[in-house]
Formats: sequence, structure tokens, C-alpha cells
Amino acid sequence: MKETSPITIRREDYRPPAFWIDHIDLRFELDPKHTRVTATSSVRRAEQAEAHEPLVLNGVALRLLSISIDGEPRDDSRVAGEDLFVHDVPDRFELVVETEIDPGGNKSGEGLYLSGGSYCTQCEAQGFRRMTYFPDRPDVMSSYRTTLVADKALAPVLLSNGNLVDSGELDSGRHFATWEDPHKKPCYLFALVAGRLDRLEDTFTTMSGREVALHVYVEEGNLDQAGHCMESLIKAMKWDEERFGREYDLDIFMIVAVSFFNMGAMENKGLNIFNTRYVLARPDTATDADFQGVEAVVGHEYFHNWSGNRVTCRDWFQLSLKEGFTVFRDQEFSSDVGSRAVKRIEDVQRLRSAQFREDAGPTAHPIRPDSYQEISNFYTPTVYEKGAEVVRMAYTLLGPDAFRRGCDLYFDRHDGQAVTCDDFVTALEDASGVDLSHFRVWYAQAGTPIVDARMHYDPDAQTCSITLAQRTEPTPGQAEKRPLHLPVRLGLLDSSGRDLPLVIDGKAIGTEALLELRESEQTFVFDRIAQRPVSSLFRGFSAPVKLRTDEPESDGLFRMAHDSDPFNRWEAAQQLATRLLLAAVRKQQPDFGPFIEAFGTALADPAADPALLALALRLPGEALLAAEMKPVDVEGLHAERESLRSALRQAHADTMLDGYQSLADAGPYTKDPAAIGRRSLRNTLLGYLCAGTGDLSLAAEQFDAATNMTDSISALAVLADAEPGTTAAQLRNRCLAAFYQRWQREPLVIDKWFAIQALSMRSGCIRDVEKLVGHEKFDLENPNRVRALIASFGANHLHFHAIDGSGYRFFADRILEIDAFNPQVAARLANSLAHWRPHNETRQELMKHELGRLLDRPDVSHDVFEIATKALA
Ligand code: B3K
Ligand code: ZN
Repeated sequence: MKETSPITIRREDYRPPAFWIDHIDLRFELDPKHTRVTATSSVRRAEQAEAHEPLVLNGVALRLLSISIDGEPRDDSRVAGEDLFVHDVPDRFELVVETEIDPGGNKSGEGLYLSGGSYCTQCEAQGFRRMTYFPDRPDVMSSYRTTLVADKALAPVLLSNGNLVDSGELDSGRHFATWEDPHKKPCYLFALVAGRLDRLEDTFTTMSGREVALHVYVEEGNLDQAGHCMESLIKAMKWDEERFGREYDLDIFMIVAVSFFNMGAMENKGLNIFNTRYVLARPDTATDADFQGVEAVVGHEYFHNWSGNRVTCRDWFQLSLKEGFTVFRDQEFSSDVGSRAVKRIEDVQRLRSAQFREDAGPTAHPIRPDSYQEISNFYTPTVYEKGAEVVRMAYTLLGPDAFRRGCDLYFDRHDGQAVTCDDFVTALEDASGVDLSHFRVWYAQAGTPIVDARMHYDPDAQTCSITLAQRTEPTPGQAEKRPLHLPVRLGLLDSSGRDLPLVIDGKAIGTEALLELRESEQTFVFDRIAQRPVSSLFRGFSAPVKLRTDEPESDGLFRMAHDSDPFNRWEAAQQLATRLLLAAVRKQQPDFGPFIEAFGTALADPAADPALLALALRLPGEALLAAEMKPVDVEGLHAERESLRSALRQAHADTMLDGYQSLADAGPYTKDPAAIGRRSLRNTLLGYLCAGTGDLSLAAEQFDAATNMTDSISALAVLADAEPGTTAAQLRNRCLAAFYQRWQREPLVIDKWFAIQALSMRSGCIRDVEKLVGHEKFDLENPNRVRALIASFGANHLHFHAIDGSGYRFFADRILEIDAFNPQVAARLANSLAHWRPHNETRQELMKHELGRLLDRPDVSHDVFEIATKALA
């Protein structure tokens, strides 16, 4: 057990810094074991600071070589924990700090470390303090001048933020480069890269006519996988000019792909560092989803240049200010360049599976948290995805034009500043005249609101009343909940499925209403409705709520077939399937007939958009269904879901096979949305055609014939489920081996090979996974591999929750190993064990036991400690 508890940091304790650092000059003499960092800073006491306040700098895992103030050594400075105190300092001075660090021994993914032989950095949130002593907080903004010195043969490429201002040769085969970033920034946006890298070049001319050099760096030999990243970058730059009026501000923009990275990518000023997963893509190695992922993440990081970098966060409690807003921006980008409806459905799926779960569990927090122990634990689906939903609701309430004016005002007003979520909302209010005071509760309150909707039709008065009641369940530390201000997009369908003209308070408002729910309960009355309509509520998922209705099943079936809102057509199918499956698990013997029939109608509709149809045909996943059950019947859910899949196949096998055959790619691979949609539908149909048959020959045929990764991996995923000892298992083993043989030198493809086996439903999956941990390609130090094998297994609802506890034990063992060197990745995994409450007693005890084991590790990290203690509280 940990001896000292980590400190809790509270938002209300925020104080402005006592010292500003206007400029910093950094020199890195790079060496794998002994890198020397010299930091020369111009320091200035802040106006409000007392004359006697000491200078406090943060540092972790540093060897302090020297510290001086205005040339005078300050050997009297003292280190306490992560802080270094220097007393009796003047109001303005030059601070020089020399430290030594060990990038080769740093496996944490924070600070300066080696990835595949190249040096790279990750400073957000608090990695800068792993390189030098510095006030490591986002409200201290400085201009940077950075000199890198390294062996030229080992590191011919030397990069940092801003523009290259000097470079040259030094003695002993070394060389140097100096970069200058004129834009003031917090230290979390600092970056350096040094290594042997290949470069793809292009240019972009900005809207004011400036030419920007674009460089994408990849590990040697990977240039043929960098083109899509470059294309995505150019699209993103153009889009941000058109949609948000934001222009790029340096002469060069660089992206570097590294293979060891804790998350997706990082928006360092002018020098984005990316996980290879979000850069490298070629049709034979990357799926359609991978291509879209690259585009979205390239966009996301680029958009941070304004939402995050030019205007940054005052403190880490404001993280959603940049992350929620930037996710909203990247979602809009993907919607504009791809299919809006498909993107919305996918985003809501992600929100529900990760964020709703978080909101219902022990680590629930508002998008602007009030306290934290380890800030790395707050890069969460709540801060990101729910944060984006909150920005989207503001967008919906204001409308596109006023919202844009609000964003313009926000960027103009706060350019070069470190600000708060409140400042963002105030700018939206000031530019639009809309009062968002009640809306601000979204920033402060955790939990997913539940909205109960009741419709009453009065044939005599010809009115339709919709009553909406909202409540939010208590979350840890927040017993009392307030009603929220939420936008409800609504339509009413007549018996032929058309949107009825809506009249409210005698006023015609078109065929779609935007209602604003503010109270615990409100009734909205629509006039001149000639017959009982079918309601379509929260169109486009206009607010992140759980909707409950008392409507008959026939209303859902009707929406599924007729709703003009594609999101709600999909939603109707999901809700119906959920209701039926849960009833079946509870042994209530529901009638699946109408649903199976409606499924067939949708399948046979020649006018259907294949991408949307594919989404509509897929049943909700087991984890999502489990969120609606207490205690969760893990095996029952799996069995009923599989049996419904088989029933759907039995009922519609011929139509499915026709569709499958007609959707085969006619020409060469293209990644336009239409082609992607066809592949998505075809692969969904493949899954159905094999469901419950034990005959996987169609999947094997597709695998053998596949000319792109989407078709290949989809077939392999179906094959991976083959039960041991069957004929299908022989096909499975042959295809898995062939896949490995072909792709063993492509790490990102091998990640897929691991993931598919970890997600398999076949019995004995845990033993396969345990064996794979010993595979020569498995590497616990590589976060991508850990995500591919270990995190994927954590998402395997059936096997992770095995009733003998083997899944939990395996998981905790790996967390314990990883926590010793990479607490961030370990803590992320620990989240899967934290949700024990909805399970039966046996599983609860097993999960709690493993959480206890995590805490028993003598050196348990703050990261894992925070998650496990909250889970057990
Ligand atoms: N801002 C980074 C995330 C940093 C995570 C630090 N643990 C990437 C992004 O959201 O764009
Ligand atoms: Zn981000």
C-alpha cells in the first residue's frame, strides 16, 4: 500500500503565478543516457506577488547540475517533492538551470524519450518538468528559442517549434539546429524531435496568400504511407479558413509520426507529434476507419493551433475549453468532408459506450472537473466527447451564424491568453445576445440526464402535447442535481411518415421545432394536428441524454422506416433491439417478429444509403446492452444477441447474400464515402451470413480474395470467432497464420492481428491472449501493442467478465507490470476494472479483489492509485 496519499488539487484554489517567464532559451545536448539540458529564462515577478515570495519550479526525475540567478550560483535552492524553491530572488532576473536526463531509460511516454531510436517529447500535461525545472503550468506563456545538438549520423533531422533560424556542423560528428517560436506558449506545447526520419513535403497557400511549407516526417521506409496524412492536413487547413476563418500563423507546419506514443497525437506549436497509427495509411495496410481516423486526428491537432495554442487554458481544470471545442471542430470537419449522418451516429456510439459509462461510474466528473489527483487521468471521454456535445448544444441554441460570431469574438478577445471555460461561454453570449447562464450548469454537473417523454394526443382539440421531464442521478461527490438547459430538436410524423407542419402558440414554425427544456418538467403543445402523430425527439441527438418513452413498439418501428432524420431512424432500430434483447435476457419471451420483419424491409430498400443501412443493421454491442441491466447477465446477453443475429440471418439469408454479392468493389480501391459505405454494408452482411452457422467458408473466400485491408480484416474478424476443434477453426488458423506471415514487418497491421484475437468470442479466448503476451512481437513497453492486445481484451465483454475471474486476474497482472514504467497507460487500463457495481456479487468481489491488488503494489503510481481508490470508495 502507498505510504503517502497523493495531493488533491482543487479548482477553487487557483492562484495566478508569482513569476512570469517571458522568454526561454533551451539547449539540448542529446545523448541516449546523458542528455544535458540548459535552460536560460527571463523571469519577472508578477504584479500581485509579494516581494518575499520564493521562485517555485517543478521538476521530476531530473539530475540538477547547476542553478544560477544573474550569474550567481544558487546552491541554497531546495527540492521538496516535485518542487524546487529558490528564496530571495530579485523582481527581474536571468535564471539558468542545467539538468541531466536519461531519455533511453524513460519508458513513461512523458518528457523526452526514445521511440524507435528517435528522440521525441510529450509535454502535455506535465512532461516539461521531466526535462528541466520550470513553472510547469499552462498560464505561464513564453517565447522559445531551442538549440538541439546531436550526433549527425544518428540524428540527421533536428526539429523544434517555430522556424529554423540557424544550423551547422560541430566537432566529433555532431551538428546543431536552432529553432525560434515567436508565439508565446505554455511549456506543455514545447516539442523536440531528433532522429533518422524520411520527409514528405508539400505547401499550402493561406487565405491571405502566405505560403506555408508542410513537412510530414516518418520513420525510414514509410514515405509511401504518408500521403493521406498530407492530404488530410491540406484539407484541414482549408476547412478551418472556410468554416472558422482561422489562418495558420508560421512559415512551416510539421507532423512527425512515432511508433511509441501514449495517445493519438499532440498539438505542439508548429510541430505536431503523432502516433504512427494516425499518420500511416495505404489501402493494403489501413482500413477505411483507419483512413478516416487519420483525417480526423490530423484535423483535430491542426485545429488546436487556434483552439488550444493561440488561445490556451488558464489551468488544467479548463481542459475541455480546448479539447471539447476542438473535438467539436474535428467532428464538423469530418462531417463536412464525409457523411454527416454516418459521422453523427458513430460519434454518438462512442459517446454512449465510453462517456455514458464513465458518467455512471465511480470516476464520473463534470466536463470542467473541480479536483484531481493526477491530471493525466482527466483526458477522459467526459472532457473530450461530452465537452464536444456541450459545445454542439451551444451551437444548436445559437444557430450557425451567431455561433461563428461568438467563436470569432473568443479568438480575437483572447488571442495570446490563457483563459477559462467561462470566458468561452461569455464570448458566445456577448456575440449572440443569447443568455447562457443556465446553460453553464453543463460545465459544473456530472452525470447523464434522463429525459422521460410522454405524448398526449387530444383528437377533439386537435392538439399534441409532449411532456418532457428531466432528472440526473447523483454521482460521487454530487448528490444534488439541477435541471439543465437542453435543446430538443423535434418532429411529428403523420401516418404516411411525412413531417407535419408544426404550430406552437398559434405560430407556424416549419416542420421541425427546436424546443428548449429548462425546467424539471415542461409540456409543449402543438396545435392543428389532425391525427395522432408519431413523435421524433432529440433529432440528431440534440442533447446528450438518455431518452425514455412510454410509446408503443409500433412507434419505434414506424420511425425506423420513415423518420426524415437519419439519426433517429438508426436510433429507433437500436432502441427496439435493446428493448427486445433485454426482455429476452429477463426471460420475458418478447416477440421478435415485427423487428425481424422491419429489418428485412430496411435491408430490401433499394433506395437505402449503404453506409447508414450498415449502421442500422448492426445490433447494439454487449457492453452497451449491459449498461441497461443490473445485475448484468453477461452470458445471457451474449447468448440472446447471438441468437437474434442467427434469427435475422435465417429470415433474410437470400436478401443478405444478394446484397453481399452485388456490393463487391467493381473497380480499384477508392476511399470516397460511397465506396466506404458499400464496403461497410458488405462486411456487415458477411458477419450476418456467417452468424451461428459454424460455416465460415464465405469469410475465408473473402479473406483470400481481399485487395484492401478493410475487406481482409473484416473477414479475419469473423474467422477469429471459430470454435476450437471445428472445421472453421482450421480456416481460422490458416488465415491468421497467412496474415501474420504477410504483415509481420508492419507494426500497425500486426496490432490488428493481436486485437482481433483479443476480441474473439470463441471459448478459450483468455488462453489465446495469455499465450500472445509471450509472442515475439508483443511488447509491454509499446502502448500501441498494449492497446491492441490488453485493452482490446478489456473490451471483450464476454471473456473479460469470465465468471472464474481469469479475465480480471490477467488484466490486473498486466496493469501491475505496466504501472512500474508507464503509469498513464496502466491507469487507462485500470478503468476497465473500476466498473464493478452493476455486476453480480461474484464478479463484484473478483473485481474488487483485483483493484485491491493494484493498490497493494508498494510503488503504485498516483495515476493508478487515484482510479483504484475512487473505484473502491
Ligand atoms: N492534447 C493532447 C492530449 C495530451 C494527453 C496528455 N496525457 C492530444 C489532443 O487531445 O489533441
Ligand atoms: Zn485535443
